[in-house]
Amino acid sequence: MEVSLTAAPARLALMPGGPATDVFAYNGSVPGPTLVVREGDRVIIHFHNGLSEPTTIHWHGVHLPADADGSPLYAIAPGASHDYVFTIGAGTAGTYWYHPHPDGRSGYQITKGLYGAIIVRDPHDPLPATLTEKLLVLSDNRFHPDGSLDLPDPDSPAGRVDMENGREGDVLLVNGQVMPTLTIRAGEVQRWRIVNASAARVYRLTIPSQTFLHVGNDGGLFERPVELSEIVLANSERVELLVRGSGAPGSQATLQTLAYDRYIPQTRPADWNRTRDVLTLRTATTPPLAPVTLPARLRIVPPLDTARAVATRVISLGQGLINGKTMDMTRVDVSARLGTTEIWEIENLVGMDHPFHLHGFHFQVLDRNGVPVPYRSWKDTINVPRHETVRFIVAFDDYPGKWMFHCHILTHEDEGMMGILELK
Ligand SMILES: [Cu+2]
Repeated sequence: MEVSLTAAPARLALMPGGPATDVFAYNGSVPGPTLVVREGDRVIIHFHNGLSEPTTIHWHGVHLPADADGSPLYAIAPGASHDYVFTIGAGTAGTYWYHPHPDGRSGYQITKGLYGAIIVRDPHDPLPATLTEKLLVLSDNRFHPDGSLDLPDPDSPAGRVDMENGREGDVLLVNGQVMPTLTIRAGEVQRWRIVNASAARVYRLTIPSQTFLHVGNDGGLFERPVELSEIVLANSERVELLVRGSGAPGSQATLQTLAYDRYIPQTRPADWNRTRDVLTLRTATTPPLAPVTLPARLRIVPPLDTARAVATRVISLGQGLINGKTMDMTRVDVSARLGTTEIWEIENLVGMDHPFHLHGFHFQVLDRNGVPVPYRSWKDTINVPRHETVRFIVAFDDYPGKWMFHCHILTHEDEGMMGILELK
């Protein structure tokens, strides 16, 4: 798979009926083009930085060499080009995304429009190939009446709220569109891949009076489907859901996001507990489809063995700090040996949630506050709610070098809530 991507300024209509907005875009679109690859593919991305500032592309969740990871250590200068080259690992089929990760400017550049989805396909996918697939890249933004982005001075009161909470917007975007309509046939089952590309917003998704089958998350499919009526998706997490057309032909339903309290009381938005509409799901007027048979077993997710862990790392999340420190590009915070397995214990010391992301490696969550999680899956980002502790196990099988771990609330990350793992 070979593709060219250029990040450059563009002017696009993001607000329906409103004035256009000056954005940054990959190949002229927000989100950028969806990259579809297969396990085993060698991927070559010819990237050109058409911005007037340094940038990178980070392939969020993809297991690849450290120098292809697009971390802040590998900035691409304005006007420069760079080829990202990596091979998609076996067993990593799933939904991923790409976005800039330059030092201190990730939030700004993603907010300006630089983000896109990656779909990794499994040549032996256990779900029926006949299922209609939909990709929903969720984002939110805030605009002035003239169409420009509302990016307050960091030292202003509004800027300080954005810094504390992470920047949220009142305009919810699905694939860059406000309140789009998706169509499903009565009886049909669709496979939805959902990416939370928001800077800070956590979604609690539901379609009133119906359930989903949750079949996968960050690193691909579960062993078995799990039936849910709502699902929490922290920023930068992904899920795969099976959605059934349960309405009568011609009827409509709404995918909504329910209130989710991730805030400290001092800066909790006044309308935090409002239910927001995300998209309209319209049931086609065509006759119902016959039910499709879904597999009860999806795949094996082999457990990582806790008896093999050679270290347990405690990573403490403070407000803006990891283990009491802000990011230093010249410091190594955690040194680990290539080929070893470790347990990481992420403890959130403060009164708001922090979604924790480890670059380059998938992990398996073991427990939350000591309570084992109900089923195994591969994750690269895990929300750590206020005052909670999450433990995960990770195998550093290959790819030496320096890897970032950080809070994925973009203002927190940019302000230094990040550390460096060195594998050698
Ligand atoms: Cu944070």
